[in-house]
Amino acid sequence: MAYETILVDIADGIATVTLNRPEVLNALNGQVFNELGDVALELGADPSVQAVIITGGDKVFAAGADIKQMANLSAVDAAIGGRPSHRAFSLIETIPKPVIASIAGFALGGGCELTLVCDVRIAADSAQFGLPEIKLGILPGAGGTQRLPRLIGAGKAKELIFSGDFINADEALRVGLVNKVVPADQLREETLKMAKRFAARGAVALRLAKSAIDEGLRMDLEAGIQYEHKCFSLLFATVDQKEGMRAFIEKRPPDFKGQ
Ligand code: CO8
Repeated sequence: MAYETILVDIADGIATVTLNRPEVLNALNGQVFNELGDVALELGADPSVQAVIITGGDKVFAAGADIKQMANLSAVDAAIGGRPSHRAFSLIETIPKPVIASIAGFALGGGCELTLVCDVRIAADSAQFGLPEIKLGILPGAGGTQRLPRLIGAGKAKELIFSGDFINADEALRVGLVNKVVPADQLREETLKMAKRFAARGAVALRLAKSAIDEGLRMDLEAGIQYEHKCFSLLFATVDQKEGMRAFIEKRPPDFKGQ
């Protein structure tokens, strides 16, 4: 599929989606959300893709939803206009493969919320995170009030959302917003390294592990444990489970087939 606001590159089983509206600091407008949703569907269904990286530019990941596009919306427009962002974020979150956000520079508002629908976040030491919507008279409306507290706890999330203040990469690491901070010039390499480490695992086990975690978080503990058990048991029907355990016993690396 041809895209205008994002670049898509697939190499060695790793797909990299790069936000590409540098003139407005990668502000996310309706077209970006539509294209992100479409690419999520495409990459999720592409058997050659084993892991996905979502990234931006060297100085800005994304400065949030497009304020110029939102400024004169009516409440009805906002309700209807919000659908592409919800569609995109829900489709990214449910890509049945590991999705890594690779962040340099600003990840603000909807840009920060985009990182929250990824499985793992790696930040360059130049990264800055914030949900400044409150300074615009609105609130984070692309999942930020829901996903951020689930990730870092309600207290810290409220501080960030109520103040609109930015935090740097080290603080983001300290509060658990990102998994790892690396020097800016090593961001691409470190992200690829992590993507390849994930991609080397069995695709069905990865898919069900992601599902068990994400679906389980929506359930009470007992229901989650039962769901985990179904996923776990199902994996004993796969070629990869036989291969993984045989390889361990034979003291060799496994050769997973994704089946
Ligand atoms: N939307 C539109 N244009 C933007 C945005 C944005 N979010 N951010 C920057 N730009 C534009 C600027 O207007 C400017 O354009 P121009 O050259 O035509 O004046 C250009 O990008 C460069 O920006 P700056 O001159 O401001 O660059 P600085 O380096 O001085 O500052 C900042 C960088 C700090 C990132 C600053 O641009 C900034 O604060 N941007 C806005 C950040 C923000 O408030 N983000 C939250 C937006 S609201 C949101 O994300 C809601 C999500 C929920 C959506 C739900 C679906 C509808």
